[in-house]
Amino acid sequence: MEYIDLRSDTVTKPTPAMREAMANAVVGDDVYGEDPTINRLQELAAGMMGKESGLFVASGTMGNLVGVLAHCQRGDEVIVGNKAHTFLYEAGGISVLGGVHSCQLPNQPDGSLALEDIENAIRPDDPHDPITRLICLENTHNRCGGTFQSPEYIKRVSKFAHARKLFVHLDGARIFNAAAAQQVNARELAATVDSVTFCLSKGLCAPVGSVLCGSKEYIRKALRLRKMVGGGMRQAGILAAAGIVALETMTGRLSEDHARARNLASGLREVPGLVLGQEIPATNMVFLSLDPLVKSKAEEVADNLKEHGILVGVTGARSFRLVLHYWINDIGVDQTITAFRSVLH
Ligand code: TLP
Repeated sequence: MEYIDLRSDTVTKPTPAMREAMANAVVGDDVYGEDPTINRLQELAAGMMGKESGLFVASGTMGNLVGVLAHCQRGDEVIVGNKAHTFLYEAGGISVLGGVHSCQLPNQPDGSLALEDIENAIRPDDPHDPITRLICLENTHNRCGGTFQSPEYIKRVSKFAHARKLFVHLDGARIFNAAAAQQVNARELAATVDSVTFCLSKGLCAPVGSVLCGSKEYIRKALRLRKMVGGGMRQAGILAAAGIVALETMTGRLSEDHARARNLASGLREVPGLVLGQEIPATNMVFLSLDPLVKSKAEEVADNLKEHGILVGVTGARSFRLVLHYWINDIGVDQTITAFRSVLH
């Protein structure tokens, strides 16, 4: 059965143009720095983020891990949101592998961190305390509903951090969604941060990979760390080729996914038994929960939806996440609404 797969935009398969570029990619040994396709992708990515250098990594998780460790020594502290992907869903890598301590601040409903909370979290120069080194932001913010941060907010946090000799790392896994939603260039969102990682393998449809971008000196450090965690990938130009197609052809269409997310939300709003997380989805994610009158649990509803050919993400006992992407068209949106209706009738 061909499913309408709304569990995530990570499920996206490469487009025919990507498969063709992969088949024809000129490759070399990237650990020697000799893969021309990876070098091209890294230059292209760095340019799009307004940074000096880029580093192709296996995943968003690897990008954040290497990205944080390139800023921090063991025992340093990172200020991070309590709903941040880096904190919640990366197996605690920065602490386990990097010895980096985390200070979790409450994410505001829009995914931001309040400047006042950041200020209060910065450690004094006291032997009792770890050294505050880095602030991590996320844009778009996954667990906060695919919400986005503005260039002004990111600039404000960066200015605040730099005045206190702190670094800022941006988990921009979906930075192009954040840019599309605000009709700004992704470069404006990354301009003032010290490092940014973004994913090629989510809404942009490439099969594998992310790019970490920052200064030349920073990326040199990150290169050693990438090797340390086993991320030196040899002839990975075959993957980078798809990443180049992603950057050249897929960033401009993300607002289509956002429009479908809005249509899906407005259809689901009319389905008895469902409560929307947000009136209007900010980007490509729709968060939903079951009305208290519905007896079934989310897992059961998801199993029933699967019988109708629809896959959704279960985010809690009574809640779901549905993510729009390249492979979901208007018919898929309508079928999803119809399936929810018949499962919850
Ligand atoms: N997010 C995945 C899951 O891990 C939750 C998803 O389905 O949304 N940063 C952000 C903001 C992310 O949403 C993700 C993936 C990552 C980093 C990690 O990327 P990968 O999966 O490539 O390691």
